[in-house]
Amino acid sequence: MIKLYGANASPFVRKTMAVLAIKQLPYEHIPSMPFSGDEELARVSPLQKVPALIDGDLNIADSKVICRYLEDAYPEIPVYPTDPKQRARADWFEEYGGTVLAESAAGLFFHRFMRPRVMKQPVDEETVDKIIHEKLPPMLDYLEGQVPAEGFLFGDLTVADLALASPFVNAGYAQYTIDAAKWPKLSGLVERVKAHGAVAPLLEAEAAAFGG
Ligand SMILES: N[C@@H](CCC(=O)N[C@@H](CS)C(=O)NCC(=O)O)C(=O)O
Repeated sequence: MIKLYGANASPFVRKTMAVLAIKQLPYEHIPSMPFSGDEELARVSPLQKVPALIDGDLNIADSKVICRYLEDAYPEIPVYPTDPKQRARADWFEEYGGTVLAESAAGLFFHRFMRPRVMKQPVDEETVDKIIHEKLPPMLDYLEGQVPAEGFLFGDLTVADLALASPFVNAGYAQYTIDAAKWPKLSGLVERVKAHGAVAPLLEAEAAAFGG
């Protein structure tokens, strides 16, 4: 059986879990926390980042690598568009979601959630304010011009939608929601991804883990 290593509060692990769910692939989730000195994680993930995956004799890390492998190895239910131009756009949104968006969301999550709750330190309001008022708005403006008012980016839910929405789940744990009056399309897309049958159960499990 496929083994997936990772903490499910990670936007990258969540994206990968959603892909496994869409593809209806059974897997064993092995909870692994980066930064914890987890020896098993170090063995399966040379950069000690999550997620990592084992499928038989294959051991890979990085959500983009994993999602592409799953698409190639288990193509019956696709999670990327097949048209080359759409596929290229999907790859781009996966890159964008997994870099600048994820960094901002991780920043909010770290400063507003991890610091007070786990590290018992005060919230760094200045950094939080900068992310919310300086870093995020140009990204949201850009994405508002890219995403559809209804449905998903390429018809059925794909990795592109997951990659754009997943960081905002983390931002949500830091009491940040996209202002629907300013960015109605993106806000709507994020809510539709969260309500999707492959994603909603993951979020319920996360909420339970966070005591929510
Ligand atoms: N490009 C990687 C990013 C993975 C990543 O940064 N994961 C974070 C958790 S959200 C992590 O493991 N960080 C530990 C570290 O940076 O050492 C992917 O798509 O999987």
